[in-house]
Amino acid sequence: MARTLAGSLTAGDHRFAIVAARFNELFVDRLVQGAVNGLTRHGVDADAIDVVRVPGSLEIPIAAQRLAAKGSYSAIICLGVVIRGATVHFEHVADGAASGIAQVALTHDIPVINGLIAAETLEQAMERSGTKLGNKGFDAALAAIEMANLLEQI
Ligand code: INI
Repeated sequence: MARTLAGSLTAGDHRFAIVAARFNELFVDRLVQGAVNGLTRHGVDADAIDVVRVPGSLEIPIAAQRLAAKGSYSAIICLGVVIRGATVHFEHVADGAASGIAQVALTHDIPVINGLIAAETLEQAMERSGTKLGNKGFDAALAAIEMANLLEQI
């Protein structure tokens, strides 16, 4: 029988950082609430969560990189909202942030969760930040806990 490794959703003694853009803060604030809610409802102490705000999604990777280099976080959760209808350089912002986030994870060997919403419209952004399609911040928090626990086993 093959052995399967999977991370649990229990808090353990992990510390988490959330890096959140202020751009589109109406939606991003809901993602931050969702992420904190996702962490604390799975047993993470509020004192084990640090929230760092940056101007926009393009600044998320550099802040995540500094946080990763500290070595005190088990995972970093990145939150931002990019809306195509509101920007001509949508792809540049969304792809730049996503590839920077992935690079930090691989360079520092810790989970850096991409909780960015790349939406076509304001309505889509709203649907994913705490209304009918859930809260991507909450989902990102669960992915962070699971990956923090998984990487301890590998
Ligand atoms: N930043 C976002 O997080 N979302 C956006 O939709 C967005 N738009 O539309 O441009 C955005 N731009 C700002 C960017 O992230 C940087 O803060 C800015 O370019 C300064 O480096």
